[in-house]
Amino acid sequence: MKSSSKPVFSENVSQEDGARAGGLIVIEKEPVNLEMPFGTVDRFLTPNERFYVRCHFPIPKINAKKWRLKIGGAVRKSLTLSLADLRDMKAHTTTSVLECAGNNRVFLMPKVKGAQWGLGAVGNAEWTGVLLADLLKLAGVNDDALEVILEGADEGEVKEQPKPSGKFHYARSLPLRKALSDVLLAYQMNGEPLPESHGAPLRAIVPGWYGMAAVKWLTHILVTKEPFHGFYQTIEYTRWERPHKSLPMQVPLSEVPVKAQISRPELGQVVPAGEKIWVQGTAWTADSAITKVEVSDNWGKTWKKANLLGKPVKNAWQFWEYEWLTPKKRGKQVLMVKATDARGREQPYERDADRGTYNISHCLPIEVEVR
Ligand SMILES: Nc1nc2c(c(=O)[nH]1)N[C@H]1C(S)=C(S)[C@@H](COP(=O)(O)O)O[C@H]1N2
Ligand SMILES: [Mo]
Repeated sequence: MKSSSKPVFSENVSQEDGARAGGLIVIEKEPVNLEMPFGTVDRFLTPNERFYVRCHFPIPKINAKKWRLKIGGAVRKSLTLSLADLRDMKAHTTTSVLECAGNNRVFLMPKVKGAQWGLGAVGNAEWTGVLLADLLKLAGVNDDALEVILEGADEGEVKEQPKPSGKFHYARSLPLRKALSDVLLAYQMNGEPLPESHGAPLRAIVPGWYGMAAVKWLTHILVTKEPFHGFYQTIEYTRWERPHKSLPMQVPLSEVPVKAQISRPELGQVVPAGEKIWVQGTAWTADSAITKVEVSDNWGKTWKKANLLGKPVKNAWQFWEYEWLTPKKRGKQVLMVKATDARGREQPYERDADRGTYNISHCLPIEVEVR
C-alpha cells in the first residue's frame, strides 16, 4: 500500500521538453551549461548523460593520446605523465556528490547575476582514478609548499570587470592538506570513460567541496609556496567571512554546507487535496553523515521528520521520503525541507547575505498547487 502510492520518479516531469538537450535543461548554450531536472532524480548514482554540466569556457579539443599531465613548482622532481602512466598506478574509486556553488541561484531575491540554476546543478557519481596524494609523493613536495594549483586545458576571456585582460585558463588551488588527503584525479565516471563534457581525459574530484574545485581537462599541477589569487579563486567562487567581526574578509569557497532538496513534488506541481502523497528528495553534507531530514508545510513553524533511506555514504547524497497529508483547502502551498548532519550542523532557515551569489543552502520554498 505504502509503496504503491509513491509517484514514479521519472514520469510526469513538469518542465517543458522543448528547453532541454537530452533530458537536461539548457541554462546556456555556449559555453555549455546544462542542468538536471531535479524531479527526475530516481537513483543513487546519477547517470552520466543526466549529470549537470558547468563550463566557463568552450570545451577544449584534446587528443587523449598526445595529452600529458605536468606536475611542477615546489617539488623535488617535475613529472610528465601520460594517461597510460596514470592507469598503471593504483586506482581508487569514490562516490561523491558534485554540486555547483551557484546551485539554487534562481531562488535568490532580488535576482543576482550569474547562471540561473534551479535545483539541478548537483549530481552524485562514482569516480575512479589516482589519488593526487600519490602523484605528489612521487614528485616530492618541498617542505615550504602551501598550495596546489590545478589548471585545465580550457581557456577564454571574461567579459565583466574586474577581470584580467585577454585569455586565461580555468584554475583553482587547494590547500596542501586537502591535496594530500582524498582528492582524486579521475579518468572514469560511473564505470565509463570520463565523458568529454565532464573533463576527459582527466579531472579532479574534491570530495566534500563545491564543484569549482573539481578542475576538468586537467593539464598542469603546480605546487606553490604562496596562496593562489586567481580569477576563480578570488573574484568568482568566494564569500564573505567575519573572523574579526568588523572586518569582512573575502574567502574562496570550499566545503558544501549540509543541505536537503525536494525532488518531488516539483515546483508548481498540482497535488490532490486532503490526500497522502510522498515528498521525496536527497540530502548531503561534507565529511559527515546526514542524521535528520525534516519537512515543514507552514513556513518552518513546525517540522516533521522524514525517513532516511539506505545507508549513509560519506560525501555522497542520501535519499529521504516523507508521507504528507495534503491540506483539504485548495490553493498554493509551500513545502520546505531541512537537513542536519552528525556534526550537528543544520541547514539555516534564512539566507545569509554574506554568501553573495553563491553557497545557497537555506530552506527553499517549494510552492505547489493543492487542487
Ligand atoms: N577546467 C574547468 N574545470 C571546471 C570548470 C570549468 O569551467 N573549467 N567548472 C567547474 C565548476 S564551477 C563546476 S560546478 C564543475 C562542474 O562539473 P561537471 O560539468 O562535470 O558537472 O566543474 C568545475 N571544473
Ligand atoms: Mo560551479
